[in-house]
Amino acid sequence: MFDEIKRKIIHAERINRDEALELFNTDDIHKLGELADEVSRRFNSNKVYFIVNRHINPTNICVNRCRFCAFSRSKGEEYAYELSIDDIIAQLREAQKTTGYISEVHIVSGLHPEWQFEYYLEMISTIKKEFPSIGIKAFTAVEIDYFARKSGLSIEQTLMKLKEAGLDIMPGGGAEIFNPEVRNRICPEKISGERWLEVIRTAHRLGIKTNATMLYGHVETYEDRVEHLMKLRELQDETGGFLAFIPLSYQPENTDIKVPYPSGIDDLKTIAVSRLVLDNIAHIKAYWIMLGEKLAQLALLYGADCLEGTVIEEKIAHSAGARSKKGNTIEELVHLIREAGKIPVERDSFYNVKRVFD
Ligand code: V47
Repeated sequence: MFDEIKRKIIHAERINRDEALELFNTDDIHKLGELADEVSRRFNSNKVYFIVNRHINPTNICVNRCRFCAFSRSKGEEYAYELSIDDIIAQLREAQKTTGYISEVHIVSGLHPEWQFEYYLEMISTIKKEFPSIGIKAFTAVEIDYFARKSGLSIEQTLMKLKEAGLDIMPGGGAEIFNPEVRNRICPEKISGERWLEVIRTAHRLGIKTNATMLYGHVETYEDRVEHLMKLRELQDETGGFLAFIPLSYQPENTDIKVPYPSGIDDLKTIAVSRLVLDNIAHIKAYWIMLGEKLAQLALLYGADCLEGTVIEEKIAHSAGARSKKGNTIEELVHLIREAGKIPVERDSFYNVKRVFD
């Protein structure tokens, strides 16, 4: 059977649900990696991308208290925080001082019970005004749905207002696992998988590119992962709006779902199977924050072609026990990519090439 899957992949034929499941069930991790690397080269030759960016989480106060999340707090709880727009601008200025410039800000927040939609619009437009050349990747589909419900606007109106304020692309978070039973166990208060897909479909229709994620390694099965990947592949066939897919390796500390960290083999397998199933998404990101720098480097030989970026200050994964650094330098990212035998390419938010490190 594996030979038949290999034949299909080599001939650029699409693999089906059962075949994807078989790939997850294989122990032949080397063969899987070899195939995924071949497909990765087809998409991106030998290039591996990274971006000079800063992550900012405006607040950890959240009305959804997902069981896998160690970052969120309720209003008034110890360690709850709120950033003002001035704080955010100051963090970006500081980041620019460190690296000389930044190409992107990545903004993901809690669902704050009191902040109005206007606050987010002002946040985006102020960032754009102060830093016109920085790409703004902001707000997951879950946040967009929340803004729409709070403001009484439609999803379309909410997204259009954000786009007009300066939003460039959207991060892929909030997808978790689409299967309703699993979703109900890990994040009962969160919007459904179908709703997540609907918000993203609307964004793509309005010309806003997004990423997609999958949170794996908690209570889900391989079947659930395959179902999740298939739904993303279907939507991408319809819209073409996904830039990158990012498998998020579960970090279990300080959370309500107490399981071991996913193993290195599971991490590599998930990257490789994602590359092989998502034959219509150009980029697979090895998120070094959750994988750790060394495994993320190895993932570049298992189908990944992007290492996220410099990040500077990561909070969500580190609240849950991520063992990586909180940020990385350009030199370190270039070194990791070069040592994997790949060509480091610095990109902008849309994967346009800014600099090639030959
Ligand atoms: O949706 C929360 C995840 C996501 C944990 O688009 C956890 O480039 C692991 O959107 N263990 C938000 N994961 C982060 C996000 C993101 C991250 C990196 C790149 C991009 C991108 C987007 O963080 C949430 C959730 O799935 N998360 N807690 C945890 N304990």
